[in-house]
Amino acid sequence: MIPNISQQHLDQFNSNGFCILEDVFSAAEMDDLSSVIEVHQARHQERLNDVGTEGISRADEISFTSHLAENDEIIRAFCLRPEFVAITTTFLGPNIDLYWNQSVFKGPDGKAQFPWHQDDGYTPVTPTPYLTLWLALNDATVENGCICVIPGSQKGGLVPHVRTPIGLVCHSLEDPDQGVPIPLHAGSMVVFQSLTMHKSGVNCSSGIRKAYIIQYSHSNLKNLLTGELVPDKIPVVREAKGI
Ligand SMILES: O=C(O)CCC(=O)C(=O)O
Repeated sequence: MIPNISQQHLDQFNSNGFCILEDVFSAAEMDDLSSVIEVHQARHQERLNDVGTEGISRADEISFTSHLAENDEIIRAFCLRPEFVAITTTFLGPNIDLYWNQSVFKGPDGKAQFPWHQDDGYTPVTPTPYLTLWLALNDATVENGCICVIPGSQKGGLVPHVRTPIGLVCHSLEDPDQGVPIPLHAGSMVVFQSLTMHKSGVNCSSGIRKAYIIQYSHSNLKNLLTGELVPDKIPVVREAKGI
């Protein structure tokens, strides 16, 4: 369903750095997408089980399976859907590429939070911010480790990040300000700026928490450090029209 993006959504996005779009997709659509994603995630999980860790993925806790749209026609078509054309043109502008996409599965009975960071901290780019859509493939709850954000944290720009074995960190998990949790029904999403600080909680449930993260950018995105255009992005919108 094409979301109705109100002035309130835009104001929240601009002042808090995020807003929530409820029920953009149905739970049945998410089950279908999930079953396609799970084929790729399962292959990745097998490799992870052999090696234990790969980048920030850890076999027993959390797996990031990237480049899904690049490797799967069905997932690519999903990322080009009119819902995303509407969302990205509203929040970003008329010329949009798919910059990055990954599923994030958090295993049951987890032990660790995924630490506070800004997505720009991983690869600084310009123009920034770009758009991160955190789409719930199944219900995301406080118990199963939903995403949390710090409202307004995007306003300070890119802050220093410290590299740790479980990911980059820009804000302590011991700090009294632990932001706000964003529970979501399957098919709902949180839309945030790539400079908005976020983390996810421990999955204390007995099931897997499943999310698909889709990041859209301006079509002229450059790596801030090299000045080179970011290669291999998938064109999504040109002159406000979906491709
Ligand atoms: O989904 C999660 O648990 C955290 C993922 C995240 O924050 C990210 O990929 O930037």
